[in-house]
This record gives sequence, structure tokens and C-alpha cells, in this order.
Amino acid sequence: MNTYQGKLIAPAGARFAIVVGRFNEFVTSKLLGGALDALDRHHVDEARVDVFWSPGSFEIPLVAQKLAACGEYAAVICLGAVIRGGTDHYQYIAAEVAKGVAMASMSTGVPCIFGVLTCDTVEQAVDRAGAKSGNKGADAALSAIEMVNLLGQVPGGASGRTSGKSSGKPSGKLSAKSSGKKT
Ligand code: INI
Repeated sequence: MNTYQGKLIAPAGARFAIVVGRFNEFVTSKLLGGALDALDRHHVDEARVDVFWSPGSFEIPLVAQKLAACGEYAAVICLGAVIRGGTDHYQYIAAEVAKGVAMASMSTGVPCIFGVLTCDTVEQAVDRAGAKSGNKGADAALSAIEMVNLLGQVPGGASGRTSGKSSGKPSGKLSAKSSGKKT
């Protein structure tokens, strides 16, 4: 029997994209910090990471899909915070972002990692963004590295760019329009 599992080692040339929702930024900025820290501590330096801010979680899937399809990234890490309010708005956004991120992954073959919090309260979100319950942004970054490593072992598995020289920027219109915030 052969058993395969991803190691927390990113291929040397692998680039990572992070899509982060600006809505509930006081939470998502912490998720982003956790993700960048986890990547750095696993030898993925900032030069290999591009950060794209979307207005909210609802818009994350489209950006993720474009980034996954552009061929520049080994994985796309999606970060957001959907927090329940007084109406059922929350459930529509949570359902769409979950479904959309999964679709982006499945349609491109590039791992799109779901680091979007779906919480009942602000306190729950803060707990998961670096307080009591760890940092889900960091967890998402580790999942991204693990998936890239695992897909490298799966026949026909690696779809994104995991080696070779990068232009450093995704191609197409997205690069010109989305460079507002880069870490
Ligand atoms: N976006 C979030 O990321 N989290 C939320 O909790 C949220 N709520 O509750 O409204 C939210 N709304 C904005 C949404 O993601 C879109 O940006 C907006 O609807 C425009 O399409």
C-alpha cells in the first residue's frame, strides 16, 4: 500500500495569492497577518505572495477564480469574516462564498483554500482571528502549502505554477486593477 500526504513544504518556485475581504476588516486584517506569518515561517517569503482585497466575502470567489485560472499561483488563500446580523443576509453571503470558493478550486484544479470565518458573533470571529481559538488565516495558509505539496504527488495534480521564473504579476486586466493594496 502506498500512502500520500502533503508535507508543510512549499516548492521553491511556488507563488501564493491571498484574497481577503475588506468587510469586517478589523477581523480580516488579523487573518491576513496570520496567513502571512505562517507562510513566512514555512519559508515562503513575501516576494512570493500577492494580496488582493475584495469589498466583502461575497466577491471573494470571482477574484479567487481569476487568480487560480491565471496560471501564476500554486494556491489561492481566501480570507473573510461573515458575521451574523439581525437579518438572514449572513446566510446568503456565507453560502455563496463557500460554494464559490469550492467552484473556483474545482473549475481550475488550483487549490483555493477556504479561510472565511462564518460566526454568530463578533467575539467568535475575534477568537478565531488570533485570540482564544488560534488564527484561521494561519490555518488556511498551512492548508494551502499542504495541498500544493499533496497535489505535487498526485498524478496530474499540480495545475498552478509551482516552479520556474515568475513575472511576479498575474497576467491580464486583473493585475492593473487590483494593485491597490499589496503586502
Ligand atoms: N461581507 C462580509 O465579508 N461579511 C459580512 O458579515 C457581511 N455582511 O454581514 O453583510 C458582508 N457583506 C458584504 C458582502 O460581502 C458584499 O461585499 C456586498 O453585499 C456587495 O456585493
